[in-house]
Amino acid sequence: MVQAAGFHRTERGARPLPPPLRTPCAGPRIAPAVPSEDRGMGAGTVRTRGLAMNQGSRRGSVLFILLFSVVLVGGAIASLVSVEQARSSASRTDCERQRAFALAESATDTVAVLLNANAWPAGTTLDWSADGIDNDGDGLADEGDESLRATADLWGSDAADNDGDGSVDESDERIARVSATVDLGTSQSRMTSWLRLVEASLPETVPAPLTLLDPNADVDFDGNAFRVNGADTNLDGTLAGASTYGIAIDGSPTQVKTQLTTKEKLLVSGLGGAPSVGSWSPGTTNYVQSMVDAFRPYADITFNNFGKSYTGTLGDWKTSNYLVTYSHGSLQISGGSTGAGVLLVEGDLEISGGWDYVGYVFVTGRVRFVGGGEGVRLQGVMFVGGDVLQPTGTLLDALLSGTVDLVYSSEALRRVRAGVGNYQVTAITEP
Ligand SMILES: [Ca+2]
Ligand SMILES: [Ca+2]
Ligand SMILES: [Ca+2]
Ligand SMILES: [Ca+2]
Repeated sequence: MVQAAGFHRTERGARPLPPPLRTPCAGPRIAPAVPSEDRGMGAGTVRTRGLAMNQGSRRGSVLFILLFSVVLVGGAIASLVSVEQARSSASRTDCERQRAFALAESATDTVAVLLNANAWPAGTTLDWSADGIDNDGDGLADEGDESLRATADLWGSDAADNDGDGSVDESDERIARVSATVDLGTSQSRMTSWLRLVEASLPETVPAPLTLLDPNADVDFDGNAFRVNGADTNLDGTLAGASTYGIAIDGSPTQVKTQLTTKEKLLVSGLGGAPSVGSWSPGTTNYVQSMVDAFRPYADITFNNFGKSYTGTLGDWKTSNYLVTYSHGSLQISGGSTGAGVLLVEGDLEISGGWDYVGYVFVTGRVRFVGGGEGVRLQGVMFVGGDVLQPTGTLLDALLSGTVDLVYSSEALRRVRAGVGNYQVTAITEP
């Protein structure tokens, strides 16, 4: 029935079928349908197939357009992705570059810290890739991006005249030249930084190895065993430079001289000859306390009203280990203790048994040398706010008294100023 109806409609020939659609990619025009055989449905069957072909062609074209659009959109997306990828890659490279730079910068700070901690001997190489440490805190040790390497040339101790001024390793050559390299992905950062050693602001010129800040200070020595020497003596015992007084006092030298026996006077040597006692004023009140206050914040070792006698080490000049020691309250040291650096005592200092110290000693109260059986030696300088006593009042004191040597040494003081000083970054360059 459908066929018959179709037949009838077509047969009426009211409207010819439109030609097949042509699109740019539609291919050759489809030929009109040719009836091949009549399968009992006559011309109507053929015409129905032509209509179907036209509709198919239209569908194909629409599909093609759709596909073409998809291709176009796909291409646009692909280019967008490609641009984004390029942008992301550039951004990643930029990030890598920045991170590499930051890591190289951190090498400078790391070397400065290690130098300040006396933990960077000449020839040291900082190598994050092989130190077994997770330097960047990501949970992995020595992984790919831990590629920082740094070395430092220590101009102050390389036995070379780096600045060509004819002097070797002089004070203005106290410079560390740090070279750092970081590889991250395709980025590499190379950096050279310059660290200068800034000395601690301890007094460079001192009046005597023993300086009394109290104009009425008592000095009570054991005449046989107490020597004060203002001759500038190097740590190897050789003499150098100009002498200071043996004892200086912020007041009249007579205060000290009248307390010395004839024999004792001979043991206070230095500027002007024995007894070498001079007058000196720091030009400020509470000088010792002000030095204690200035250096207390940098203390490596702190005693807080230490009730016992300390027998440990307080630094060692032979290993360039200079420490700042601060005692809040009086301090007793005994038993062969050694030290180097700055000793600050806010109270009294009592030394018994052997003691060997290199550097600066500031004591706000009194200093007592008790029973120095093994000998006491200070190479440097001692500023005392109160009296200096070596009592021989008891039999024990008299029996155990050894020598007490206070010797001025500009070398010791220079070493301490550098040793407790700090390396500071003065310049950074990218080669
Ligand atoms: Ca890591
Ligand atoms: Ca590492
Ligand atoms: Ca030089
Ligand atoms: Ca040098």
